[in-house]
Amino acid sequence: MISMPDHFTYDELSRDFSWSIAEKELEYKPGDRINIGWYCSDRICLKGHAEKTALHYEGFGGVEKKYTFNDIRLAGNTIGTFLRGLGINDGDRVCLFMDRIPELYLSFLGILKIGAIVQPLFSAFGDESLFVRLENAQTRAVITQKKHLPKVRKIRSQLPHLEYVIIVDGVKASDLEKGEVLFSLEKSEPVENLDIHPTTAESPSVLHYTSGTTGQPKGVKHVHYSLISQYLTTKWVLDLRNEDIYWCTADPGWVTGTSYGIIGPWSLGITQCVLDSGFSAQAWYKFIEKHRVTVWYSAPTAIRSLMKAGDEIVKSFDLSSLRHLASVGEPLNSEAVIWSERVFGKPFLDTFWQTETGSIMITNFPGMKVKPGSMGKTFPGIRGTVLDPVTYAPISEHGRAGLIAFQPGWPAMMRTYWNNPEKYRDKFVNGWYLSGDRASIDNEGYYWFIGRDDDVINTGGHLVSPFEVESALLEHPAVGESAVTSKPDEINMEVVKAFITLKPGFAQSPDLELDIMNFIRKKLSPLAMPQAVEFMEKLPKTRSGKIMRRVLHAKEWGEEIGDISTLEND
Ligand code: 6R9
Repeated sequence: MISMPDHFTYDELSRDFSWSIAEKELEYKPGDRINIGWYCSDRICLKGHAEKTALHYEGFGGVEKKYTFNDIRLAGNTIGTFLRGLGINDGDRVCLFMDRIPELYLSFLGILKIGAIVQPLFSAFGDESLFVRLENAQTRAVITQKKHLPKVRKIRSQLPHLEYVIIVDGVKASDLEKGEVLFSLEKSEPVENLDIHPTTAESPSVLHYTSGTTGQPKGVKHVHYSLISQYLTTKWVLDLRNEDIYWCTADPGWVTGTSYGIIGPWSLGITQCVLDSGFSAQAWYKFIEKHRVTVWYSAPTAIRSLMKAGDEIVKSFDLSSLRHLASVGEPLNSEAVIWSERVFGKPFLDTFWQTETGSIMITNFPGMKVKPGSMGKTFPGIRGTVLDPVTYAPISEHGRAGLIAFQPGWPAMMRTYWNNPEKYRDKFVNGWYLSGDRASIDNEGYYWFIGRDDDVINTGGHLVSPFEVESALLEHPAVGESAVTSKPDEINMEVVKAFITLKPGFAQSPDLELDIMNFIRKKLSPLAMPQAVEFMEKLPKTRSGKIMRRVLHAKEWGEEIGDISTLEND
């Protein structure tokens, strides 16, 4: 609602910076109640914007729906009341397992309003991916759609904590199984008044799952106070102003889709558009033209796909509404920055952050000099550095590579990994939070991304754990051993590649390769599906029997293999 001063410099914003700037604008005082669901809807109505459009949704086949801030306030109340009626309490985990339909966005608010914890999961997840996350969070209810119900049903009997499966569309009451309930927003009486749960700064809000190199995915616990960071970074970095039409292309199954696809824009009272259909350059440009999108937050893989579609197609659309473009999730190559400036008249500005950080940490923003290929500088109030990988001492030399680390204390920082305080503690060294990424910092404080410091695969902006894929592969009847790494890809930067040995009695064939790929797609997700399977006689192992992914990775990327003195000999 209050937009950024038009003339400012990075130094001006950084000088005397305090998060209390956001607290004041949000009229929040330490110790007060703070509830993201209320801030994103009720407060905007109280400020006189009840009739402003909050959500303009477009689904498959061109279905459109529009909701004002008053509509989303009422929808949040209605869903919150329904959940309370089932006996869902504050602190309970409620999973959202839906495509990008309005119910996903509106349930997010409703769950938070009653003080329960939202657990958003990507709807393309297969039953195994879903199972490990619901089991870990001891989730009490899942809100889903008819099309995703079979996956939930398949694992239901193994999830004793899962009491309710709430279906928001198309299932006949007579087809419901035990514990399944129907909810229709359209058929429900709107609830005008709801007692918002008295959440305070440290009350848990959102639980996103993220993949690491080892072990199962970790639940990243966020709290309602994260709003302070998300509000201010949205305002300053995404530069959202009253009259903007904003489009965040991320799915709320991932953190960008919640921090900047729900909380940031709605806490500022901004109109946002959602497109729930697959990618095509034509469809995306048409969407921008039709909705007169002004601010666009997307990801490098999408930008590279648009580049591939060519410059000609851009000319057949009127994209003159675009005022500001930003990107996140993977390295944004300088070609993409330069290309976007040429075809759209403005560059995509890179932003760097993580599920764990909850909000943008390193960034370019309007008014700042852009250096194509650099991620920009730390957001005001964020103390960042790169640490020596051996001594963990901050590196003062410009241009020398180190581990990106931050001094904790910003409002949106995760509070722990769910049920895993040890893994959380492992993320800190000498008081620094280790991001797990490597970069160098130049003489003007700009960060230049180098790569991840672990084996996690970043495919098209989505993190995939090699461990999860390896474990799932072992469940295939033909697979003896498996090792998973990435291989280069023109659009997605990297994709999953599996190396496997077969069990006796199985022979390699293109059919078996396809079968293995599909097995992972169904069990985990299309993102985790290996794009290539290589059958091997044996996998490279250390003498102590550990598989050396590093050797396979180096081979795929044409890199030096490095020290292989521990490699097992024949
Ligand atoms: C928001 C989000 C985090 C990881 C992060 C890093 C990679 C994110 C990046 C980037 C290069 C950027 N990453 N932004 N790499 N340049 N601008 O993506 O969260 O899914 O947790 O991923 O993504 O490796 O550590 P998340």
